[in-house]
Amino acid sequence: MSQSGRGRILLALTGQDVDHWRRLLGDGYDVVTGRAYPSDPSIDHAVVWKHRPGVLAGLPNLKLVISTGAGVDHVFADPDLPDVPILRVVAENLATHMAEYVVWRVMDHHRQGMAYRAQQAERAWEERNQQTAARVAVGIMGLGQLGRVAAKALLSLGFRVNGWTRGPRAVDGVATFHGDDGLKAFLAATDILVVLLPHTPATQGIVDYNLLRGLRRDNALGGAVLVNAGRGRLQREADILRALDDGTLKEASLDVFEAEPLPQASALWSHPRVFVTPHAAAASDPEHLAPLMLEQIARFERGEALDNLVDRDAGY
Ligand code: NDP
Ligand code: OXD
Repeated sequence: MSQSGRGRILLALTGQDVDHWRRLLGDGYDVVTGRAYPSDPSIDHAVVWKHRPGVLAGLPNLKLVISTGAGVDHVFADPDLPDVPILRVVAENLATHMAEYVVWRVMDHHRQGMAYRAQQAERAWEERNQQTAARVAVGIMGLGQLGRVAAKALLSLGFRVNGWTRGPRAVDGVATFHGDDGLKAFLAATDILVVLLPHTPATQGIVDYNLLRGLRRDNALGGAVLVNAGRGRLQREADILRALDDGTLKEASLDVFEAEPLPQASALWSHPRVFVTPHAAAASDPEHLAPLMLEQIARFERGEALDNLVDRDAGY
């Protein structure tokens, strides 16, 4: 506990602007960084992104871990994670950014952006076939905080939308499927697959050749399309390349990769039918998130119920 009587926060962030977060979280709280205080008994809460494994286990009075991202696979990557509540990011602007990314990629594939960019490079003037959105079914794996907002945006543009979840879910206007038993029918009804799942032991490597073979290829777009903005470790990149090359997949937009940054040697960089973005679909905005985190810490200190708790058993 700090001298002010309020909790003390450890910031353990990799690849994020620690000073910016420190300024934003420092209103009434002492904020310290991971390197300086590896076993500080005065630390109550940890705000983390890809923290160094083991660093939290050394904090004897840690009460709360807060991820600066929506995904928490980086938290569970620590084999010595203390048994305290874990909170994750749920924020309207994150969901809006993700919906923008999904709409952008779906519209680009739907309106043949890849073919037109190739034609432009050749100075080729050739009008291509146009389909109505109502003839295209987008299937979203993961109808959580992000998937549901993306589904709504796609529905408003006239696409048909399917959704696949772990448990049964009802979402207005969306044809929903769940569990292993629902996967085959979900894929068979899907032309553009959008992956917005968390990376957990149950979902690791789920986007493999077999899964891609299950998509509907005989469709208005002339082939099946993959969009992954969930996590790279959901996908098998060798299988995606194989599927692109044998016609199982027409095109892909990938924001996340098995290894990040995507290695220079990866064939995905130069594949003519792959669109690569550098894990940039929806970035956490510290200005927006810090007040939400401080509110959760204050609730914790008042003994009130917390929002956005991670289910440790499910891993998300
Ligand atoms: P939520 O936890 O709100 O939703 C997760 C969804 O995935 C739920 O619908 C859940 O099903 C479903 N799901 C989880 N496990 C399984 C499973 N084994 N089988 C079927 N469905 C499953 O997560 P968010 O929507 O907030 O975020 C999703 C992911 O997006 C994050 O975990 C993160 O990896 C990624 N992300 C990527 C970003 C980027 O910039 N690329 C930015 C932010 C997040 P159910 O509804 O039954 O629980
Ligand atoms: C997240 C991310 O999980 O940015 O929030 O990937």
